[in-house]
Amino acid sequence: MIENIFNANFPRDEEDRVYHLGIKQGNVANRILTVGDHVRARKIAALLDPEEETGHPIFEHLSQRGFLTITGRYKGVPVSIMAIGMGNPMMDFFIRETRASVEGTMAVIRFGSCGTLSHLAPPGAVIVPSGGYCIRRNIDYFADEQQNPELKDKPYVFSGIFKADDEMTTILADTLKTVMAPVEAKYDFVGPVLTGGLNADGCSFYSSQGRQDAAFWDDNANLLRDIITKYPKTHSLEMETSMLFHLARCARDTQRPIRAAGCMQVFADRLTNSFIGPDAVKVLEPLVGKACLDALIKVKIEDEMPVAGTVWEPANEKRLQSL
Ligand code: R1P
Ligand code: URA
Repeated sequence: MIENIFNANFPRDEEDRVYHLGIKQGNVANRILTVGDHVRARKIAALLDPEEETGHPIFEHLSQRGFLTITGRYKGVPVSIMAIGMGNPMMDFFIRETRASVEGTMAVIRFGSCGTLSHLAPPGAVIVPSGGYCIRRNIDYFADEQQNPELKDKPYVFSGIFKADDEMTTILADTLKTVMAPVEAKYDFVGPVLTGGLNADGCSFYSSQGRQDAAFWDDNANLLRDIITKYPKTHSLEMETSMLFHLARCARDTQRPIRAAGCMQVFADRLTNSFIGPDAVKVLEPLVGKACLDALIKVKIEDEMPVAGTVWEPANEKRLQSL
């Protein structure tokens, strides 16, 4: 850390950049596509409009903590693509610090990878959940002296359900179906798009997603069965999307809401214990990335940030303003 930081409650530097993402007002657009890894983000960012068309360079910032923000325009519309890493805490950093850096409504689509619990969505399929919940390892269960007697027989606890934004989810699902249909007809390892089910965020890729690991005491042999018993409509297991829906619900300012939808490419088949191959990902990932951008720009936002002072302000407008 090299900056002077002000305010321990919500830390920012002298230029008002938030502490972990390293961004400030005008760096991030109202429409955001968030992914887990940088490679996926950069591949999707290759679809952004070039500087010759937009009149401004594509903005890119990689924070010291590994959050990557790329902002530009897609088909003329300002969008940000943000890689945040893995897990609920990273989603929390991303949503809170981005909310503090964006005026107006935020429309967020997450594009991740997942494990499937549905025969209808094998590896190569894409799942668009209508809501999600979280599965937490109950750390206390494993302690010598438990502090929560009511949970003493529960190594894993399930949250209630948090809904995705209905309208955005429909736009995303319809766009994905349209984009994927011709490719599905060509390759049998791509598709289908499965909608209407639930996503579960595990707090771990391993124990709380029911993976068996002889090296650790996890007490999770029955977890996949418990998941299906409690929430039979669970289609996918991953680590961020339900947290996104949860934080969107908990955003206090209803005048400038956070609207959220998600989709996941299926990588791991938890029913047959198989994993997607690199050739399928090569076909699938760019398709889904493009569909996410196409969906994002269809979302209507009435209170979008004015362009002046943002990184998507064309240079000639900047010049006009400075005259
Ligand atoms: C685990 O391998 C990671 O993959 C999934 C999970 O949510 C977790 O972050 O999503 P991403 O591919 O977007 O990272
Ligand atoms: N990501 C996850 O979190 N789980 C899986 O099984 C696959 C990808």
